[in-house]
Amino acid sequence: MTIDHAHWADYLLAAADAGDAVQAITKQVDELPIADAYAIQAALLERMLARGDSLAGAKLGLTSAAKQEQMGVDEPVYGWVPASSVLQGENVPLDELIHPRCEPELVFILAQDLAGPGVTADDVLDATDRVVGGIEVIDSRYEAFSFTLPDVIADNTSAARVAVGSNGMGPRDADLTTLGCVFEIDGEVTGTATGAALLGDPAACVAMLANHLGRHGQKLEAGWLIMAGAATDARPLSPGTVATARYSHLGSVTVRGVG
Ligand code: OOG
Ligand code: MG
Repeated sequence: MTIDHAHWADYLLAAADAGDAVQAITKQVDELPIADAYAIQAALLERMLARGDSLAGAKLGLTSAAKQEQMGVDEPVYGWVPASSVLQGENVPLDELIHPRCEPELVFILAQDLAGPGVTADDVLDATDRVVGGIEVIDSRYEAFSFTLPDVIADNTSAARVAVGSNGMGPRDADLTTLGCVFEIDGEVTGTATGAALLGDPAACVAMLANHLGRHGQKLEAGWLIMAGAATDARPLSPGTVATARYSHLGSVTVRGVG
């Protein structure tokens, strides 16, 4: 069965625009190969760019045991960060989203391009200007926030919004594997982790992303922000919810659900 990439990209974009969850693609086709899932993701990005968005960066997802267990998917995924998804300030308007969740993110701000194959964690540190703390607001376009690996890839890995902290550090100012994060919802600690929760090393995650893109003739670009993936599980972001990620060396980042 041939997968109609344009059709499924339109389907997911319409769900996001309407703020209504839709049935997972894998419930409607016999098989959704990973290559087709990334092709749908690419078609989705193409549509966002065609209507005036631009690319602010790229992301990894499902790079920690906490996230893989929460979502029942045991492989990392790669997606795009549209400029329109980058939050200005702490407030997250919820009427634009379906069933948002929030999660802490280590964010790499690149000073140089990174083109795979062969990119190493050391190359990532060399190419990085700053590492900053962040919070990603994810929002699956699928019913019940439930999906298989190819579904979540097609849906641009649930990317929705991201808050990027203003503090940060040089990439070698502290060891990223022992860098700590405390994630709090309304003042209660819901998760704690160190950078090593991300496949052993957050910089190695970014290297994997650069190498993945290299296989598609693409690269990470200077100036982009790259999310390495959440180190704790994600929590619902409801009206009035205040989520704070406190990091060693990076300061803290807060988002608040509004609406
Ligand atoms: C998929 C997106 C995962 C992360 O940081 O692990 C992700 C999802 O959980 O909906 O962004
Ligand atoms: Mg994430």
